[in-house]
Amino acid sequence: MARLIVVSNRVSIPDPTGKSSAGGLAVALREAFQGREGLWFGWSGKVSAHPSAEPKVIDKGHVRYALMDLTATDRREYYSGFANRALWPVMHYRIGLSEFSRADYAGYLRVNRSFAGALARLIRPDDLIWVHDYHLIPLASELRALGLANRIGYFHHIPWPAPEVIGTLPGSQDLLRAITDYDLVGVQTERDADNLRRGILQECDATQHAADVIALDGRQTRVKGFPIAIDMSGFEQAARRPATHRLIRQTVASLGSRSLIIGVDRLDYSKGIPERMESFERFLISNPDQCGRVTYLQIAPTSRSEVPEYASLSRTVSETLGRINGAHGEPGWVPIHYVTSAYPRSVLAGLYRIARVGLVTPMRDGMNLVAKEYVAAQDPEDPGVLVLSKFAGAAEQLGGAIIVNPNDKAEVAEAIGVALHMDRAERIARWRRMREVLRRYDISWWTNAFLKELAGQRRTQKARSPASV
Ligand code: ADQ
Repeated sequence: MARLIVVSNRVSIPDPTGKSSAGGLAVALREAFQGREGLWFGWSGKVSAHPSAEPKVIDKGHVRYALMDLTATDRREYYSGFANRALWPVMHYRIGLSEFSRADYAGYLRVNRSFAGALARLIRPDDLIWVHDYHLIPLASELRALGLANRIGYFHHIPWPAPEVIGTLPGSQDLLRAITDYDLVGVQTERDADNLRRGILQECDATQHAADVIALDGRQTRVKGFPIAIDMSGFEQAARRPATHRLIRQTVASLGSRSLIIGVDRLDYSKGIPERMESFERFLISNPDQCGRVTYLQIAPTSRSEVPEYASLSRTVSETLGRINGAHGEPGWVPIHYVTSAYPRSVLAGLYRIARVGLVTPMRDGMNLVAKEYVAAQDPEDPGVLVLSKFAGAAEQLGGAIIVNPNDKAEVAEAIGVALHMDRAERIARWRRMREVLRRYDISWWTNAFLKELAGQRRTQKARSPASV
């Protein structure tokens, strides 16, 4: 079997204690290495004044981890700048938040080039290379420019927007061309695949070769939806274990006979956290009898706090939270509980299980693994109800949820009411539909489907010049 080379911005090295709180992507990629020799290459997360051009290598069983440090300028331009301040907002349809600078874009290309140089020295001719996410779109072009003819796949974890939206970003034409240096490109949904293919066709003078194949300059790239999945059985098992963690015990004790609504998200404007809190407030105003009878727990670990838009979001969330709790709270009842720590998977699973409603209302999301984890953790005899944004990729698969438009706070408020009052038979019927989908399309399906398709691609890619500013 060919070696698997995974490349992602951050690398998740297994925790020697086994008590991993690894996020969904880390779990997914570890699954990809099951039973095969491999290498996982990426940024160490560290900044150094004079980073080595060679990665630091750590061997763990059959997987080798190769870690690159960045300079402070690299980190600012490549990571915080172009990836998270320019690309991320545009990919989430937030054109107004996107801050483009030529220096950041040059830094993005520079880091991709230096990663490609270090990686190329570790590659063997028959290795399968699987690149992840928007930080590394030009990597295949840089590897091809170094003469690599390996099969290279790319998975895009976040939405791919309509051509008119991505077209607002300076450099987008280069990025679309760079995509065609991959043999296989996976996105979360059919909508994303259609957007990406149309973007390449419109901007790059490419031709459509088959329903999902684009041809450009003698190369062929297949662009397809591969909805990312979760470790369904692992989550089901974790949720069945008795809850011993302090947060779960405290939550159960403070709830008493109240119903729990749960939201779990990285603190990111794409997740719609202040909007969700205001929808919950609408629910309380429309249903005064529910005051004191329902508690909303929002778990939101801080992320990307060096990016100004995230610091501003943090202030907005604190103000919204304080205002709603001040206006509607009563002695002995706080409407919204808010925590910002990271928790092990077992704790999240235990909290999902006791929540009557999973409130997952991003303004835009590639997939949203929390929606899937919430479903996986439910008690089959007495499941809760998922309220899910139509703009999460997960909505294409989870038709058993109550699907809402997060821009309509009244609609979300009504959905909360419907979810809280739904009878058991309907809850079970809806939940079973979703569980069947998640069991059939679980994490092994996802990794196998992508890698099988990548391994089966005909080699049409040749060396070419990398994208330039
Ligand atoms: P994210 O934007 O990070 O991922 P999501 O899909 O919801 O969003 O995944 C978050 C993961 O982090 C989940 O597995 C969740 O359990 C975990 N997590 C959240 N809060 C946590 C906490 N407090 N403690 C521990 N773990 C926590 C990006 C895209 C998504 C896409 C994923 C995977 O933005 O759209 O679904 O990649 O492709």
